[in-house]
Amino acid sequence: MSTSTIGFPRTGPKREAKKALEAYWAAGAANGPQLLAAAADIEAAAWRRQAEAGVELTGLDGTLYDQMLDAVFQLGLLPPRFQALKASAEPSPADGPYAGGGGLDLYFKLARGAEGAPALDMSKYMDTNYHIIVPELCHDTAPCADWSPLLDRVRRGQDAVGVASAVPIVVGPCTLVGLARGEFDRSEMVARLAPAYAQLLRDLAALGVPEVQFHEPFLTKSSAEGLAADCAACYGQLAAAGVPINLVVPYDDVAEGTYRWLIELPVAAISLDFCGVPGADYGCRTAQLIAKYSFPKDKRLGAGVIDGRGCWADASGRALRLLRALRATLGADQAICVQTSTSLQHLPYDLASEPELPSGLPAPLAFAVQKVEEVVTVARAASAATDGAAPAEPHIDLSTYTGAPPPAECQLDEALFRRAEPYEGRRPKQVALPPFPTTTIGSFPQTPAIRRHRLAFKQGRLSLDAYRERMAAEIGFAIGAQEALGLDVLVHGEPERTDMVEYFGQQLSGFHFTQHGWVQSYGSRYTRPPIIVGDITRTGPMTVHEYEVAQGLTSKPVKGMLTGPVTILQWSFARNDVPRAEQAAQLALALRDEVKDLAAAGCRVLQVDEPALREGLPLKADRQPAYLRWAVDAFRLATAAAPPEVQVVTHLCYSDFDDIMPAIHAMDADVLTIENSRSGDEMIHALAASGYTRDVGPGVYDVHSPLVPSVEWLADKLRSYLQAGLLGGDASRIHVNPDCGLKTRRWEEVLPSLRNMVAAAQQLRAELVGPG
Ligand code: THG
Ligand code: ZN
Repeated sequence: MSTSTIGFPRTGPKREAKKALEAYWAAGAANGPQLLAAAADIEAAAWRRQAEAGVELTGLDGTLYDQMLDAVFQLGLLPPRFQALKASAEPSPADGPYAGGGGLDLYFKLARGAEGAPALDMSKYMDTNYHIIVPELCHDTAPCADWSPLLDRVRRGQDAVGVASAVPIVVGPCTLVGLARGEFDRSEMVARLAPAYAQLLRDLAALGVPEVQFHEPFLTKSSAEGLAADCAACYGQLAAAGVPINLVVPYDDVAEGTYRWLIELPVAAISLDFCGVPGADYGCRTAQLIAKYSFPKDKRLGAGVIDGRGCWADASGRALRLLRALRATLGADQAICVQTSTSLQHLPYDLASEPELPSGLPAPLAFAVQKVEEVVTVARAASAATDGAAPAEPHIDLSTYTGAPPPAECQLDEALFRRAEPYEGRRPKQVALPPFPTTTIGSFPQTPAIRRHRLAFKQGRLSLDAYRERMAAEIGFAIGAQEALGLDVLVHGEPERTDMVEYFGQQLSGFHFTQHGWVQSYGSRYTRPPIIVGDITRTGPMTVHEYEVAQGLTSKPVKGMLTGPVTILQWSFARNDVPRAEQAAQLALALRDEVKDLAAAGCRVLQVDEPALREGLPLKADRQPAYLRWAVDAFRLATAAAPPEVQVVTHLCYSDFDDIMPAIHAMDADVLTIENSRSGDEMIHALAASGYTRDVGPGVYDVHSPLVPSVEWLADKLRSYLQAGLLGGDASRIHVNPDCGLKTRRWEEVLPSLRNMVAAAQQLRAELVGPG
């Protein structure tokens, strides 16, 4: 059996990529050569690391920002607002291979925006916490390709690991088009891109590459079943370029209908995911597809048997047993290549960087470097087993194998999932607020002083009492500012929290925290996902003290602020020996105790954020209802303990909610706040159309925009909600808040916008009352 990799962390072992990017942005375009040199070093080190571990085909992963942005930039798929920027760009030799496409400055402007040219949108990649830049296409989009950055990377890769091992990675056309936004015909667009990709393949052939990986994760979606003709036409054309193509389909199994045409495509290899979502109760059914339909002998099977996005080593020998079963089923002459299930970009770089590891883990840990070593070890073991006379008996029955953990046993009383009173009964008992009540989503600017205090406390230079005093002062500042602004429902501002998941993980038992386990979230931004290492329990109140400090300073209601169970699970590394549903329920029970304590402390408005609820939605339509059931149940289990007088608010981000509206209803929250400002009020219309009956708080402006929204603009926005028929035009049920993310802003940016927002709400209230 051979070995290949299909992606690796782009960070460098010490987040060198982040430092290089930030230095480039600070220094301006003149710093291009330094940025390119730093990226080249990081990439070469990563590729060598894989080759030295014994991998035969090293995927030449690498990007300055994001792989989808790379595809958009190199294909020249610029939305009209960037065309003028490209025309007036003056790339120089400092832009290296990026000069032909318009230069590095243009490349980053696509991701970060420019004066008069808002950035391309970002969106979660498949079902991960990584964000891609979303391609924006329209009817007349035509590619204008310059593949120099990729060709340059391939040459560097060939220098690093040798021509025979260096395999280029490209985002496939079906995925680029499938994940794109805009009005256009998908089939026609795939066909229009094909020649530009074919040109790339001819250039790569000239470089002598052994094969090219086309990454097509979009094919794991249920909706991909209908792409047979598009894929056949496109890959038929690409195969004609004469370079072997490895079609890589990570992040899940493919639908049965998709599998049947996928294996007929004229490609040299097809790489499939045998792991899926770690701990998912439906497992991953690639093995079953192979058992049922076999796999063509004339193609190599890329067997993604090492989990690329879970942090656990394969201690049970699952991968080896799976490979033996594949070998036994497909025969000794079937070419099989051992791989990870997805790119390793979702994992920290190297476990060896961690000074301390906990004992008694459910399995040993494995980060990216260790996963590559596993690929090689397992491939050798599998080859050794089959080099003998008789192939080993398969211990895994492929026809039924999913890899799902055993189902949960615990049964909770149904009453635990229901509020004491139904919505109609409890709403009149909750806080009385004026029409268009104003509030914020929770966090306020994390100032350098706040970070200093937290660090001093963490390092033991500040006592708990002294730390709490500093935090109380920060909370006091936030409360004072909100009172001065005239907001109606206040927040304490979350100065004590680094990250909305890390903060709770640190106070619950059952989590481990890494010191260097950074994973790219987007561009230069990283998170350090906590690792769920055991059963989760609450050891004491987590947020009650800060709530009490804040509420003690004001007579206005202060929101209690919790991160929901699904989001904590989704943004952590979950166990895979226990179903995700059960881990979510454990988290929910822990949060439920916090809800009770907050209510007992007098809290009357309780916000439980679930920004990752949508992200965890399975890629297959038929698996979504079961997920939504346990995800909604976990939210209800956490929040149903709130007495009727407590108004439960939830916050969801990252739009695309149309398909989960019934689940949002089922969460039974009293108020729903949603990210809205960047989606052109699509959400408002969807909510109005769906007849959503609970209070709504649409984000009225984008906190990341440098513009201060005017009172008039904001007032128009509020009027438009009434005109759209949201909640029958009942202004007492339309809450007014910005989108989330104030923690990344400075107070100088936050205050003027909030002042205008409050003024707009007051203006609307006056209009509602009418003259006199
Ligand atoms: N927490 C976690 N995951 C998330 C978010 C979060 N995923 C989605 C979304 N929010 C991602 N957004 C960001 C925004 C900013 C940063 C990371 C993810 C960020 N990171 C710091 C950096 O890279 O310098 C490091 C933060 C730290 O020191 O802990 O700014 O909110 N879990
Ligand atoms: Zn949000």
